Amino acid sequence: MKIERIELLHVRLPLVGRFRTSFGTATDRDTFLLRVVTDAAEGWAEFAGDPDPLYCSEFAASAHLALRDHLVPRVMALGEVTAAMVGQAVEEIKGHRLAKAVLETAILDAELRSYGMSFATYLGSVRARVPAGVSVGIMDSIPELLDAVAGYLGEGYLRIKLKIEPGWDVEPVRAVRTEFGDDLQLQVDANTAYSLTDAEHLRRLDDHGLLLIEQPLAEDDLRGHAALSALVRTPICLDESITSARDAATALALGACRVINVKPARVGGYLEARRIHDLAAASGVPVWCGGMLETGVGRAANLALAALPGFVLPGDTSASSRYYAEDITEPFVLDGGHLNVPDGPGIGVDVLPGPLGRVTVARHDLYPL
Ligand code: OSB
Ligand code: MG
Repeated sequence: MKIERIELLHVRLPLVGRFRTSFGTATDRDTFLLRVVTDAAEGWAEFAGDPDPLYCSEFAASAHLALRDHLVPRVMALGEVTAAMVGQAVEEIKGHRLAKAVLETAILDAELRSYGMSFATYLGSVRARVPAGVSVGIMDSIPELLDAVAGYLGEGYLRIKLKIEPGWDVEPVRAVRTEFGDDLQLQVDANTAYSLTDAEHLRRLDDHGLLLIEQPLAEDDLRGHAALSALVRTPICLDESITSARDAATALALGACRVINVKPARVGGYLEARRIHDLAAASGVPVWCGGMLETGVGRAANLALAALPGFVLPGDTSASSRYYAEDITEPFVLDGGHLNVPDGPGIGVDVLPGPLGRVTVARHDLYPL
């Protein structure tokens, strides 16, 4: 496959409601899409990050530069390209995993479309539909939170994740558990907001039957997570800390986590995400598919990954309506608490020109320059 053109489309979509986490409040999704035109087919992918480096060190502008000046030139130097060659071609560039992921994914989409294979088939999916969870932001009051959770449960979501931070943790968890009962699948995500000195406090979450506590401590604190794991009964799950299959192996060997949130972008792409799945499955460690408020473009590929056999917990792969009044692909719709895994070529959905035009704020050529 020969790449003829790579284009970056800066898009901005309003969220249906503001989404507050321990690291900030989002009112829109401000990111970019990559469009790769080859001699065989066209491929699309979505950058998972934000304009500000608050979730991780990368951000949209850093990824734009990394792609333009360092990643795209190395991939173009290959001549004939397959997605499986991209990882090695960009390996000497340190970090920039979200940027590497969007490039590899767009190339993989073009490649799979060229031979009519879906992401799901390519990755090894074993399910036609996957259970949907939903990530619920920090709210101003407990009644407001209970209303939001009731709404999501009414729509059929099978698992609730509460964003937490110091001052918004045990009380909201207790309130949701009391209101909706012991059968509710419930978990929390702190996005690194705590330190090991909070262990006694976090232990109070043990009384509420949580599936897991996601990323309580700093991303580079595997030792702290291992210590915390020994102090709380609730399984610790890592998100930000896991940036590769090697990280995953290290975290598991140290006892830093018992569950892994797999976000393909955070680990450099779907091929590395699958390696983490394989490693976890071989070790009997449950994994689930995280999210970054993706549009239909990113969501479609995530659903294919979430259909692998080791993804045994519901993910943060929610329906399009949880995020956007109008998505840029056909919307993903909840059906009995599940989302269908796209089975068309590549990511299995098309970018709709009308909606795309309404949210595109700029375009930039990455190749040819
Ligand atoms: O930590 O999982 C996270 C959203 C943006 C950045 C980080 C996270 C999240 C979510 C929402 O929790 C997941 C989603 O619904 O896409
Ligand atoms: Mg998280």
